[in-house]
Amino acid sequence: MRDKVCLVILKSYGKNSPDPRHVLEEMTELTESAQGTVVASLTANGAHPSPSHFIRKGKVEALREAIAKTGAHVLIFSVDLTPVQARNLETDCGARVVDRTGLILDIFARRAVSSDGKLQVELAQMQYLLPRLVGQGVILSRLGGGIGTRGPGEQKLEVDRRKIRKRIDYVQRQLEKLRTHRAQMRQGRRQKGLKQVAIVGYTNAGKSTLLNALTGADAYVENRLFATLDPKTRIYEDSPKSHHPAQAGWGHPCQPSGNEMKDKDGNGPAVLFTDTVGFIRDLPHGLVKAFHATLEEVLDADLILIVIDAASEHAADHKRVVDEVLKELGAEAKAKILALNKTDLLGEAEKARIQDIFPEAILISAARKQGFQELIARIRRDLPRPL
Ligand SMILES: Nc1nc2c(ncn2[C@@H]2O[C@H](COP(=O)(O)OP(=O)(O)OP(=O)(O)O)[C@@H](O)[C@H]2O)c(=O)[nH]1
Ligand SMILES: [Mg+2]
Repeated sequence: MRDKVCLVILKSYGKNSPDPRHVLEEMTELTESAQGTVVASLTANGAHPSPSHFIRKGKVEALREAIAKTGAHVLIFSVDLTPVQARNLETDCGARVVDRTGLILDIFARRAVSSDGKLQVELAQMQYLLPRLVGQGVILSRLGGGIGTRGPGEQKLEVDRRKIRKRIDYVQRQLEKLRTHRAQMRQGRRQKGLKQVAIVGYTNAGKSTLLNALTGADAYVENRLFATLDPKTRIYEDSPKSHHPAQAGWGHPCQPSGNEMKDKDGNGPAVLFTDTVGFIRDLPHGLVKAFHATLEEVLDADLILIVIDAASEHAADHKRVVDEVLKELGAEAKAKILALNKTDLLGEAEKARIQDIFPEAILISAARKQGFQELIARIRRDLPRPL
């Protein structure tokens, strides 16, 4: 059964504060990704949060009314709440309260497929939950199952503090092993002389579609936020040895571009592409930390390919968020290329307008395999050392 959700959108007034309509749109998409249905939404001033409820008394009353009217049983806030605020709101509104981090963790818990992915989500969930445990129970489970109560792979979340602490130690050790293993894999690839390009971007920009189109991979693609959690690395070759149907229509090898070496068939060197977890505004810090093992793929890449959904009216905003997250990861000094995707959805005038905003960007359509020759040529040109 889908959870009936009332969204609470907090307006902020800083220089780079997002438009509340955009926040509402994104929170609705996130809620749908967590299998919830938005039945009501309320906007409140987020500038001076109260320590007890975040929102003012009058808004709490308005929330109670909205719940009574619509039958919503989950409240989702567009910001993060302290454990005390969440608890008070639950008590006063009689609905489960989930904040932004809780919602994103819930989506991640549903999406985690590989054992690595599950471990990373579990760690982030446990670290989030620990300060929220009240007495013997957990606030989130008091009002029944649903959004915010799921562990990775549909397991029930552990609610015993002592067990959680032990489990955190264990998971951290496992993740350390995973990091070492990944580092060894990258080292191996490097020894083979292969260059690695990390595909990064806002969630739903088309990163997995691009990986699939370039390499014939079968990465999971879906029109919803956070379809991908696990990084996937695949090889791109101008003339793949084994022809894959996904590469049909790919076209001719790229033209030489100065420093690149060609083999006897005129093919440039193979390049590795890694698809990564999507970014989002205010990506919870705990999550960035928990995903360190996989995000290291970005730090270690020879070049970063930023993919932006050019058909989104928030493209410029998304680009800014991606830059911020890359900076937070310590990757701002890396060589980067910007690809504006989904240009098949744009008319000529719109294409010209967005190219004006991002003059250095390459226009592509991952779905239609357009702009790939230029993209590959630019990648080979900009890879730090001559291949
Ligand atoms: N029209 C059009 N749609 C595209 C294009 N590229 C991707 N899409 C669609 O955009 C949606 C998201 O694509 P994904 O490849 O899953 O996006 P992603 O960046 O990997 O998303 P996350 O893994 O959620 O971060 C899917 O519905 C794709 O079919 C494109 O070039 N044109
Ligand atoms: Mg993806």
